[in-house]
Amino acid sequence: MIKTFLATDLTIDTGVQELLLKANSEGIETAFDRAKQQEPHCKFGLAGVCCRRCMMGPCRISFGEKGAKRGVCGATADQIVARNLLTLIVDGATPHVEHAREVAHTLLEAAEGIAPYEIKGKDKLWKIALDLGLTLEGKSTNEVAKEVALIALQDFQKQTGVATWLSLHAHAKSIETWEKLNILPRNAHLEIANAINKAAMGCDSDPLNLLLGVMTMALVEGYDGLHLSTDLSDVLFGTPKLVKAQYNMGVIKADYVNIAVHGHIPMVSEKVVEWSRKLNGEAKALGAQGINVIGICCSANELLMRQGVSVATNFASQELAIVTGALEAMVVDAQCIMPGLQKVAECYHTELISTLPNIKIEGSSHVEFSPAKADQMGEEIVRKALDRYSERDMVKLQIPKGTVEAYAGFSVEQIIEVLSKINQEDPLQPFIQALTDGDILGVVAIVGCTNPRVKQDWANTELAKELLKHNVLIVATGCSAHSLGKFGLLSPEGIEYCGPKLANVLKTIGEANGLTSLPPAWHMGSCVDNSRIDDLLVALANRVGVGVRDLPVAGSSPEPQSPKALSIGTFFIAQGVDVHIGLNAPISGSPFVENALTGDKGDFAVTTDELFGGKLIYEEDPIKAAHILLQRIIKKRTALGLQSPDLEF
Ligand code: BF8
Ligand code: SF4
Repeated sequence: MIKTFLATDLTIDTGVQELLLKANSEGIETAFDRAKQQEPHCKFGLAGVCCRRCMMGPCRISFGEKGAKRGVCGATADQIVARNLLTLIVDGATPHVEHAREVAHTLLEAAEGIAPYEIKGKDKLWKIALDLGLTLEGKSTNEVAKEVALIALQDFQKQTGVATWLSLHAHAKSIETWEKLNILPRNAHLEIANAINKAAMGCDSDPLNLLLGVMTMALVEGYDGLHLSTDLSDVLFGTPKLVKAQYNMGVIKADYVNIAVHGHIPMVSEKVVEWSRKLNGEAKALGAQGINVIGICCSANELLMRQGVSVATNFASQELAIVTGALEAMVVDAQCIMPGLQKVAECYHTELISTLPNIKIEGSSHVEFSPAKADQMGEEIVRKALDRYSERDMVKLQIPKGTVEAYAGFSVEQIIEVLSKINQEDPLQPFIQALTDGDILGVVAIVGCTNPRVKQDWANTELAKELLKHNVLIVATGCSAHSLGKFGLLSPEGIEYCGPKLANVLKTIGEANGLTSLPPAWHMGSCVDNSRIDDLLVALANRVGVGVRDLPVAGSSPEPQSPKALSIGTFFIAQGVDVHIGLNAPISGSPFVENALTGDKGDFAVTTDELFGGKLIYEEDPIKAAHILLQRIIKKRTALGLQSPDLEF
């Protein structure tokens, strides 16, 4: 453990700072310590030029005049970087694809009466069924749900045609582009296997063909990962509506049995909430006020969006939630679960509980989830937490004070409903008018993670504030949304950061909905819910009669840690949306790959800007990044014939 550090250099979250000092004084190591131990990072790894694809290697390509320019097999830096990028995007997309398959499987078993889930999102189910061309007449909810689930599962099996969920959601102009490039995916599992096959030793060694494979995988991510997960989760658990909740470590309550849910899979976290409510009386019998479920990472987002469950913290500080000494249990499922959690939990009375059959954590308890046994899982987990309450060490209890109010629940359906209070017949019209007039200069999605390599929450919030100042509306998902929540940007008071034009728009819509204002950043959900942002863009493009690539919008992940941030980003680039990242993707070792992804139209032989209309922007300074995004947005406005102000930075 690093003995001396300034907590204020590591995070701007004062609660996390307090807990870092506590951890330090108790001799507990966290990701913030371990990130320092990894410095300096391997320059070959950072540039993407290290290859471990066969046992003739590992090989690495030198940067200078001297040293190896090819691996033993003859692979060049361009080939190695492109192959590594392809498998990195597979690493990002596959957890979402598996997430989607698990939701589809649960929906099927719920419809068959095997899994104990009530189908709450009937409206969404009818809509999807109609979009799929199913007839509803004379069919029960469960019959329709079964048909939808079986069609969804075909997106993991069919050998010909195009993935159905792509056809359901993609804009016609985007499909045209992808068809020409021959990158449309058939089924998610086939394309994942195909990508691994392409990248294997002695297979695809054409950097351009490998990059096209990257774009196919990006479409798998977008449609059979993000969209499928969101759609079927909405069917099972309902489409989110505006909710109010609290943020920060202060949501952990000293006089309650506290259960943290962490990970991504709503079938697990929803059952924990359900059973916490059912067994609340038993906590009181133990002398506690009740059971308090709080969220971390994207499980937090799923529960916040649909149930208004409060959020303790985001990715980088997940271990610090345990350092409060107040968690009886932390329940985890998949993705973004640090293995280091167990070591921290062992220093307290906290029980770390893994849940998915294939995802276990060394040293932790395991209560297995299966759709059919979800109730047993929920009950057993909550009972484990109740059992731990008496073991709490009051000397070690320290919960940072203070919470921040935040609104969430901005599904597209909710956004349309909110806007319909201004124009009932044509809800998108006032939004488009505001965009046309420049009252909303553009829209930027701030998405992705926090990462101990970057001062936590700092880049996410700085970028947001700089864009808001220039009247750019923010939509947010993932751990970035949590950053914005912690610092008041998901609350109506956050409009103090907006330029006057945007503030007016938000006040007008807010007042029409009984609020002082809408928040300046609209929380649209978990990382799979980037699908909601995509749906919003497609709806706007359709309403205006342009392609998604023409809209004055962009995406940004200022503090990415997960390959998921890259696969999601690539999905948006495939639609022609510019995407900023605040940390380097491992591509700088290949001029070809770097130029293709980050170059402007016409600058190089191949660029995504030319082929798709959007590109990757790498900039660590969030203020500079905001300015680049503003310039790109204005360029798109100009192409649409829209006026823009002269920017003053
Ligand atoms: O899927 S934002 S740290 S928790 S990867 Fe992970 Fe990043 Fe958080 Fe959600 Ni998304
Ligand atoms: Fe080296 Fe080629 Fe094997 Fe990679 S595939 S480790 S570059 S020999």
